[in-house]
Amino acid sequence: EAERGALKDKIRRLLKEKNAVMVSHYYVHPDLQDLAEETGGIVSDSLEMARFGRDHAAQTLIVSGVRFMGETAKILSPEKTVLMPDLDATCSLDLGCPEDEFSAFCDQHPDRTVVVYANTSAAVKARSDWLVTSSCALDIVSALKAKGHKILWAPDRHLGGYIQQQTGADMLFWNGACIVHDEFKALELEQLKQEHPGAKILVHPESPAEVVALADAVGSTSAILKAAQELDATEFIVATDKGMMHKLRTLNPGKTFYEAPTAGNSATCKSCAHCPWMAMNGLAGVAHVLETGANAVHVDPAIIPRARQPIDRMLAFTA
Ligand code: CIZ
Ligand code: SF4
Repeated sequence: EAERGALKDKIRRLLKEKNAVMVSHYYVHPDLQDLAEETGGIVSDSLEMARFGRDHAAQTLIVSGVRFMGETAKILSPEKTVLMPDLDATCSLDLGCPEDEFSAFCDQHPDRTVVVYANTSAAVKARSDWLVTSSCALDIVSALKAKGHKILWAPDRHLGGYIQQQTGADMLFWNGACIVHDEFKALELEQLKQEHPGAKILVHPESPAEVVALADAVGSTSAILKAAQELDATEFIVATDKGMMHKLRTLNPGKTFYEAPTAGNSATCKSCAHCPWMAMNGLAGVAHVLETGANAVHVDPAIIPRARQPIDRMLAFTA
């Protein structure tokens, strides 16, 4: 505890000294979320993290999250230094969508508009027409459908299936999944709901369709936060990374939040849904990179202009 306090003090001091600002994802440790907010940064989803980093005057950005978030920040602010507590923090969606295979898939379907989820490498973004996050995917795909576009979607098949079902768009899918959300189980969720019949179910659309089908509200992290504040209930069951519980609980002190059950844990802990890569972020790592300048995110300058196009389109669409 004393050590945590000392590390936090050190980070506060170094952020000032180095003219740096910290952005944290909702899924990282509560310490990193609180510290980001307290020092003038934000806690948010990948879309708002990227926008905030681009618009902030600080020359150094500390990104607590996973690799694609640091890369997106770098693409939008190539002149800034982007540091991450652990550069090995990746994402199963990014890992499951290598650029060479993805390019070949796109080449086979030249008639389709390529829409990729934010959780992808810079090289995959550079091969795409549009970037989306779960907070704007429905609106962007609806707009493309209205203009007659057929879509090639990558990489999350659950999110893609949900968007297709909601919009009726013609979509061809890459076969990727989030290892965290893919583990939520419908049967166990129904059992938990029986124990808490008044609870509303909030689900991130990276979850399997059977789980999404049980939801009272489906949406991105920001949509889940909004639903928890607006829905008329005092109990909620939440199917997304348990890092989200921190914001949900602090913003809604009178309400109770249960973690939705996942595969291996329903009989025992009922609370294991946490991204192993998000968990690689910690106070010690933040202090270390601030002090040493280690773990700077590098994106090949040759692909930055092309990778930036789909991101800029998304940011303009959601402005
Ligand atoms: O599941 C993720 O990694 C999310 C929610 C990313 C994002 O867009 O914030
Ligand atoms: Fe990727 Fe899932 Fe982790 Fe998000 S929670 S970073 S989608 S593996």
